[in-house]
Amino acid sequence: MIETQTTTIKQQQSSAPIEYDAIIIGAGAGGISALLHLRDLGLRCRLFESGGGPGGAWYWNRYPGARFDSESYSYGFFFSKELFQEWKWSEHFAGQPETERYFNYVIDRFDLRRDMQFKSRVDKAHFNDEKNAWDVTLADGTRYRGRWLVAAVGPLTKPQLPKIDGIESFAGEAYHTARWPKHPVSFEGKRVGVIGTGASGVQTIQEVAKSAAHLTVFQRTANYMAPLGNGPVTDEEQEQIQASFEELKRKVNSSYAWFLHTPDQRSIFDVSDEERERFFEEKYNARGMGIWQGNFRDILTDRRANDLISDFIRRKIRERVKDPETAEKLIPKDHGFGTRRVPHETNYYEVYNQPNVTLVDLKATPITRIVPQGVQTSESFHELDMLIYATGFDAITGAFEAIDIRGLGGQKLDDKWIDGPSTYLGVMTAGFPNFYMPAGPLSAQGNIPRTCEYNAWWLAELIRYMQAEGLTYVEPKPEAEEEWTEHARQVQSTLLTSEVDSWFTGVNRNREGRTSRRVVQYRGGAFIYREKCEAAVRNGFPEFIKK
Ligand code: NA7
Repeated sequence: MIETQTTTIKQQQSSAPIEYDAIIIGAGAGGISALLHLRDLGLRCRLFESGGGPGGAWYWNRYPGARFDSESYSYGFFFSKELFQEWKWSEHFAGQPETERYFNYVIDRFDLRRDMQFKSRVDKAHFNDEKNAWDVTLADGTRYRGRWLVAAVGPLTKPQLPKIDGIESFAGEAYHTARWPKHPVSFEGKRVGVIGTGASGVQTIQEVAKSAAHLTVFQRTANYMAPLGNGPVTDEEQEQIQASFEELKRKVNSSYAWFLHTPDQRSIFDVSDEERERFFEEKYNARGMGIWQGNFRDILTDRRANDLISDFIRRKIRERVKDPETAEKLIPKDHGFGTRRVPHETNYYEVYNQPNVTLVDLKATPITRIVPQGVQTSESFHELDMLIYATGFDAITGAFEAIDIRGLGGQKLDDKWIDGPSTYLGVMTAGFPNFYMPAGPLSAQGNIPRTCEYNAWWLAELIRYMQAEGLTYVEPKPEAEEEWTEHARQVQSTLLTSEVDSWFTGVNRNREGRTSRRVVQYRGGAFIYREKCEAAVRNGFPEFIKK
């Protein structure tokens, strides 16, 4: 068996590349959506995925407690009513194992597996000017060619380790949340350290605190968190969800960021103090992201409005954390609520009332070194058996940089984007013909699978148009790309988010040259985004160079 495989690989390395109409990279929501649509158009497709199964982020992020914080039934696919009604999510915010099962179910249900190749990492993708096609090489040297290259590589894919001296010397167990092993990991009786308090860190901390002998949380920037409100989906709710397919679809497709929640159109100053407080309480105690995504329309643009909601959350933290000193450490001082990703929690703040949990404020006492036995800060030494890095991703552009992508005349994508990504509608970039990025840089941010599904639909419309017109080449006009990129920049400058460091603004303090803010997402609202995309379809894609 092994010999046969080796022979096949050798043949593929030395002979002409295997040809397809479209090569897709990634088996997350973007890759699956693209495969479905392109196959429907009759294209011969091959999908390569470095993981051992489908799911993308939901294949890799198998850390304890990993779960959605957008409602399960708003996260799953909407392309098939039958699928929507067949799959019954057990919880309002499903955990990773269930989500991984869902992705497997989808690819089998629609017979996609036969066009997918797992454990296959794409190393290089070069546009071949002569052949008007993409030459793709996998890590094992096998070669493929496709008229289209769909890089569904995901915005949160490449794990980022912290830049800390001595990190490689740690002698205990060490894990990154986004590369969690498949084997069970026990915290029982262990001294565990978690570095990072973003969405992944918060979910991990809640779980580890249940059984670790001691948990030390290393927090650099405090984030505002709000309750998730998870719970099982009851039979009655299940029936209601199944019956509401059209309504839920309409809701996510007409909201600001593809969620079930969308901003209240009132200004925070339109209501009395009592009404505002009641509104905040309601949102805080309701399921999901309403307090963030469904709040008054000006909380993310007007500093005075933002101060009011930030103050509300600060009061909640003080109420929930018993030790006032710890509470103060957990309260963000350098940014307002919602200007960074709001992690949604289940008893997160109460974890700090447990005797087995310590919070270390790295702003006051930074880590100076990791040593074999633990973590040294400027003030104290923390002896550890296990260290968990919940330090996030080299977000948005990291997964593109991991592949050697070259367009017309051999131009490297990394070079083109050295000062930040520039794209047309977040899905294509000038100089890279027939190269498509579902949920790519500067696409409409929010509920990522919704962007993916929408972008895959739009790609199908574009290819359908090309087929009808007898075209084999499209590339956005540089001026169309400039206009979109400038629009994204202009929108971002009106938001309080633009004044804050996080992956939303392209900051990765663990990477040289990535410490200043950039524009990496489109924040003008999914409805404006959809209008622009649909206008392009109606008008025959005027923003493209076509051949
Ligand atoms: P995030 O949100 O990027 O969080 C990473 C966390 O790790 C954050 O608290 C960082 O602090 C911390 N971090 C990173 N580097 C260091 C170093 N060197 N020292 C100390 N602390 C560090 O990643 P997540 O995985 O939690 O979530 C990413 C997205 O995935 C999330 O928004 C969801 O949409 C799904 P910092 O804030 O940089 O000071």
